[in-house]
Amino acid sequence: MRIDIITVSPELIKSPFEYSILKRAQDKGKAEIHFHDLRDYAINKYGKIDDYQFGGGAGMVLMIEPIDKCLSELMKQRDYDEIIYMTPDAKTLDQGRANILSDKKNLLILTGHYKGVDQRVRDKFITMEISIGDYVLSGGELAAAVLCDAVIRLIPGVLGDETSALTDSFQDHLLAPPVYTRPAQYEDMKVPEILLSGNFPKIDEWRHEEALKRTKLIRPDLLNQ
Ligand code: 6GU
Repeated sequence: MRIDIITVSPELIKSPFEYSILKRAQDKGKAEIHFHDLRDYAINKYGKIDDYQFGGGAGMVLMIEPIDKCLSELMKQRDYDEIIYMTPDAKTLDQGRANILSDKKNLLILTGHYKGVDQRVRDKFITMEISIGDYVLSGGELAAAVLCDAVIRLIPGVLGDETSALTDSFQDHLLAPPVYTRPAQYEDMKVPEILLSGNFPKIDEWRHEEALKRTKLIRPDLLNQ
């Protein structure tokens, strides 16, 4: 998978891709990430990419012209499966959407800043809009990193068997069950007996029950999906 990310702050978004699973995915050739600085497509030599909004109101809006220049150049080079705009005024990301995106070859992600982008950018170019939750971030960069992490770890061959994405919380609309490691007893706290029993069918059953219990308590909304 190739992901192109257009941003006004490339340095802000780069580091999550340099560690752990996201780094390994790139080292294995499963994911290729390219960052594009919107300022390289500014409308003047002072690096202008945003302006005040028509009708008044606080906050700067990213202009259509630099984005058009940048997007058009990239779209000439390859067909994108989706052109995604990260914005809080969109449907929220969930595991189902991450699964679908993990199957794509070329994704383009535009991250907004300030008050967002001129609506005409969304009308002309964007095929999918994604929020990562009901709260507002200062820019879309961190949200784009979250999206990329959720998607890239699902690409076949990125995770080893021991960390299979299939057993993740949410993959089956349930929260994950509790986990324990050594020691079997710490102070007066013991690991549940069943986990030490070696009876794997029973352990699976216990984990499923615990997952259900947790989900009913913390996220009952997930059970109705
Ligand atoms: Cl995608 N962008 C911003 N700026 N804030 C957000 C978001 C995105 N998702 C949730 N909050």
